[in-house]
Amino acid sequence: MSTAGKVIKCKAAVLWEANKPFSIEEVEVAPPKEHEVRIKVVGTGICRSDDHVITGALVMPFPIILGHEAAGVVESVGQGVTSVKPGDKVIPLFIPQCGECKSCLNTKSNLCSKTDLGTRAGLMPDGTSRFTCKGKAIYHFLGTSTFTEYTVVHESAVAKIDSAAPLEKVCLIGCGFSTGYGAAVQTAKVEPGSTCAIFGLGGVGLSVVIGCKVAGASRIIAVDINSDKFSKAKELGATDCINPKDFNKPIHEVLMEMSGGGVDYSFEVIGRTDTMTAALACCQHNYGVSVIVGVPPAAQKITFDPMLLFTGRSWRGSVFGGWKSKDAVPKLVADYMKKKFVLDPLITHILPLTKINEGFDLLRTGKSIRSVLTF
Ligand code: PAD
Ligand code: ZN
Ligand code: ZN
Repeated sequence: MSTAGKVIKCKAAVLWEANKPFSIEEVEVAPPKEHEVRIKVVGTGICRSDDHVITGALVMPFPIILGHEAAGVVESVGQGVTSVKPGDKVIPLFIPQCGECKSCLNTKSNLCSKTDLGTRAGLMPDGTSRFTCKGKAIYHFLGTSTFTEYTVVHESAVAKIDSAAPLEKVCLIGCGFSTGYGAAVQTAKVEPGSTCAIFGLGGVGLSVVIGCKVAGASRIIAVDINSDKFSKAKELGATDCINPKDFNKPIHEVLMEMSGGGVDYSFEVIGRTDTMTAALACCQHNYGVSVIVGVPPAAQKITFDPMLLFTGRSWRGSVFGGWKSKDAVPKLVADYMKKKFVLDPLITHILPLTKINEGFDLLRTGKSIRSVLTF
């Protein structure tokens, strides 16, 4: 029996308040309105950005359904939707591509003004929610909300992908992989023969390592305070792995010496202000480029010596790897299908949605790279 046009009752992981575990609840998911798409989620990864909402580092309203790194199948579409149809395999996009705003119209940018990253209202573009639980409206997360069997997204926030793609793997292209890989190949535009330093070896940082390797970097220095991450970093292309705890001087000085005067490109993929400054300081003083990928913690500021920039270094940020999402995601999936890069080593755990709290514990204790939740 078709569910199109009807409210769907299904399982979802609801976060009722900050710093609390998720509760598995029955939620009602309203049908998609005009230009909206309802998706049956098949696989969704756990990203540190979800955890940032739980801790308050990324401020969002509660109660909320988190999750933004997913792949699924279109269940039904609202009026006026032309780019996808029921049955299509898709990836939801936490940075949409409306095609009309100043950012979308500029070839150099990808941060569509329709993203909820700036306002963090937790609502669909029309200012309402499609989720209810126990009679209460539940907030959306970055226009995606994927820790649920069904979700609703705007048409500008969903990309149709290859019908042969394995959804429980390509879900990583919805955030972590594309963010890290794009930071290297798209934002920094790493050149062959260059030296790169990557701070933080989670799912996103290891994807930066993959990007640097694909771009032809000859030296890839991986930095993490958890040495358990080093074997995977080496497997993916890191040439050196260093733990700041093993040195009695600041890590940027260690990197300056190791690289004979600074790396060409550095990436902060943790979300800490001290490592953002260290990553800037470790790159070559005149032409080095440092990219902030880690989400800046709420209400924290950086004080730094402007001489670091005066000499010529560039300091950049990168959201979703600089990709124009709706255009790039189908191509990234196609590249994965052509084996241009791997995703499998990034997936260390596969868990049912009901074990979501276990998945977050694995992330917090540094035991997982990516856990993928299935339904
Ligand atoms: P993760 O927690 O899996 O990885 C972070 C890594 O950093 C871990 O291996 C830690 O051991 C390591 N680490 C922690 N503190 C330090 C330190 N002081 N020095 C060195 N290493 C340290 O996270 P992730 O890979 O899922 O995400 C990384 C960041 O990227 C996080 O802030 C997340 O919110 C952000 C992100 N940004 C975007 C974007 O579009 N810019 C997208 C997705 C994620
Ligand atoms: Zn993410
Ligand atoms: Zn736009």
